Amino acid sequence: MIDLYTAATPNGHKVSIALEELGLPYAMHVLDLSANEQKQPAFLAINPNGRIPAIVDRDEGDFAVFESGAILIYLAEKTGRLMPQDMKGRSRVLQWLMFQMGGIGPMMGQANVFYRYFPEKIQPAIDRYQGEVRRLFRVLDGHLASNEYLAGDYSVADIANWAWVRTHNWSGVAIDDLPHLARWRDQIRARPAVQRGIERPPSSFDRDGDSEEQARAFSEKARSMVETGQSRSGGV
Ligand SMILES: N[C@@H](CCC(=O)N[C@@H](CS)C(=O)NCC(=O)O)C(=O)O
Repeated sequence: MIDLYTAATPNGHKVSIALEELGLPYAMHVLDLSANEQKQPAFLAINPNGRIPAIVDRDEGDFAVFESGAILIYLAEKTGRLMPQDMKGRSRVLQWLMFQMGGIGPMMGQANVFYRYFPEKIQPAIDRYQGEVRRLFRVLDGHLASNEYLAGDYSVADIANWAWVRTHNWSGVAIDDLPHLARWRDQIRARPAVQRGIERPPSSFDRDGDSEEQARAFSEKARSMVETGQSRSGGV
């Protein structure tokens, strides 16, 4: 049994999608980020960085893993699935996983902060992060023009990138002119395990959708987190 500490965010959903794909039994513990539960001592003992997601593998002597990319690699290695075992195949998956961890995630996170949450509208910062997200999306689109998935078969690299790309409207970046990225987004969204994963837990606001009215109401609420400094470095 695995204990999953999470919330309804792209990083949290990466892990619930992987657990659903792998059919591993898990218990979900939803942390209230606005109440700062992720900074309480009991959770810091699991993840000293005080951020979701994290897991504890009860079948491996209560082994704790934090950082969503490291969790995905751990689950793939535990099961021998969602990542090839040959050196080059594994490297390809890790390259696209790191692309998400070092690029897509942080840049979309910062775009969200400046576009949605920050009390002041600092247009150069919004332009900078949305522009970088766009550039990264074009890299994905170009690669997906001649590849069904990011690295061989469907893998943890697809899960990690997809959980963020699907929320592109939330970051204020359209993908209408990126047909290969949109095809891949729709193809992965059709997977039953993915549909279950994004409901664990469900978002209070549909970040996949495009209702600006809902988006504004949600960002009003989330702005208080930024004002208390919790999300200035992105990730929500
Ligand atoms: N690099 C980390 C980022 C984790 C992260 O930023 N988590 C966000 C939610 S997606 C969080 O816990 N935010 C609350 C906070 O910053 O206190 C990962 O991929 O696991």
